[in-house]
Amino acid sequence: MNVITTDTHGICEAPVRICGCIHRENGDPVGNVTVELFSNGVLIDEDLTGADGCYEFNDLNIGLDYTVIPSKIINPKNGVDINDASLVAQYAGNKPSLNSAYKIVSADVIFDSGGKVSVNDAQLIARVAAPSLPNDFGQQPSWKFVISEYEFPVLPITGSYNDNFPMERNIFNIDGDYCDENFIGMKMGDVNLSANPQNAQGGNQSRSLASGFLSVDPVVQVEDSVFTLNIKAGSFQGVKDFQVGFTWDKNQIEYLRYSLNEFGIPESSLAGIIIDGDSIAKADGRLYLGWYDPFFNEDGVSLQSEDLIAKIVFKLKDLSIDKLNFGQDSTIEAFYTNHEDRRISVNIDFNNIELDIVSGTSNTYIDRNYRVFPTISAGLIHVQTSESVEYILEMYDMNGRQIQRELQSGDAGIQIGSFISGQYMLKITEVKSGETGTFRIIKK
Ligand SMILES: [Ca+2]
Ligand SMILES: [Ca+2]
Repeated sequence: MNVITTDTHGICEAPVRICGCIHRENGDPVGNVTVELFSNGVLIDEDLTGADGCYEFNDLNIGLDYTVIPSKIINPKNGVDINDASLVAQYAGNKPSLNSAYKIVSADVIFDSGGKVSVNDAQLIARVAAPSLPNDFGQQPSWKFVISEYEFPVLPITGSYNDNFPMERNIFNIDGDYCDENFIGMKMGDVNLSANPQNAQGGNQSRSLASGFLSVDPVVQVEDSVFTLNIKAGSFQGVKDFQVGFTWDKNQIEYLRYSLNEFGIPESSLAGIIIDGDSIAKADGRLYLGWYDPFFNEDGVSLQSEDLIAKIVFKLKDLSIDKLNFGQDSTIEAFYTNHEDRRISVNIDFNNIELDIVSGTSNTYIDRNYRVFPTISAGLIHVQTSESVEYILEMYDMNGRQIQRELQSGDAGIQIGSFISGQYMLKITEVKSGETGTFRIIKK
């Protein structure tokens, strides 16, 4: 027996599909994109792209209208570093450093009036690159998407698109499968395509085998618990930008301040320096240093070995500490970009820093007129004075036993190289005035 059915309402027509894939401009698939499907303005389904960047909606009804909208708001810092800020700053300075409309969209993280890629965009990108500073772009999402076949109009340099591009796909009166509904993903702030398009965290930075390094003085002087760490260049050749991060044990030392050296380039170019906020550095025990050359010298800036980059000033929390736990901040990639736009990884050599410690006196007269400090080579305590009068230097060990006594005038040095390790007291007594002051010295 044959049963003949007649479908007059389309109810039993085969269901149709909408699908597509999302890539970056370089062809890398973008995972973890939430793709929403609307029908007649109502959200009816959503999908998450996988490692292939693709999404799919099945069992859709012929004759209805559909809208597909991708979004990805996670991990705004993904792929954002100082090199992005440098490239955006160059573009804002009329250099053709961004070679696609997608990169211009990624660069425009602040909608300036008039629609521009400006130095404000570069500065926000640099701040987002710092690990503890604003971790998103405020008004802008982490990623934006444009339908893949859209051709952006050509803009005058420094111009921007201000979101004037199609971000969603509309299919009206669907009459079959639509499986070429593709998008291009643009990671905000990442104009050199270093973001890992798959995962929420991290980036797939292409590391160069070459490396540069930073160093610090192996022996640092501590006066009244305060000491300065000099961050020096090792081999930095043709630098266009760099970023590094330092960590320390905040139970050992307290961060006080930093200062920067202009390493042979005009001081105004330090505008390119971004450093993590003081309060954050104190709380976290870490500091981020990022720099780009605001003059965009084609050859970059070459630093000589031992050139000073920055001074960071700390206070020891306990004078008995003899070994500092400094390290490299592993949450950010340490690199510099050279004049060939190669990314050179940077290692920081903390060299088992040794401390030479002198703590102070409470006598304001002595404080004002005498300065006591160890020498870098250790073994010698130096006394400097603005007075030319006679004074008595006495050294006591921790049991209060006098082990040295001498009459001095002017600057003096005391050999402590043969002393056993431990605490000592240096007493200064000015002969004429009778003023005295004491300094605690720790011999390592
Ligand atoms: Ca802008
Ligand atoms: Ca990047």
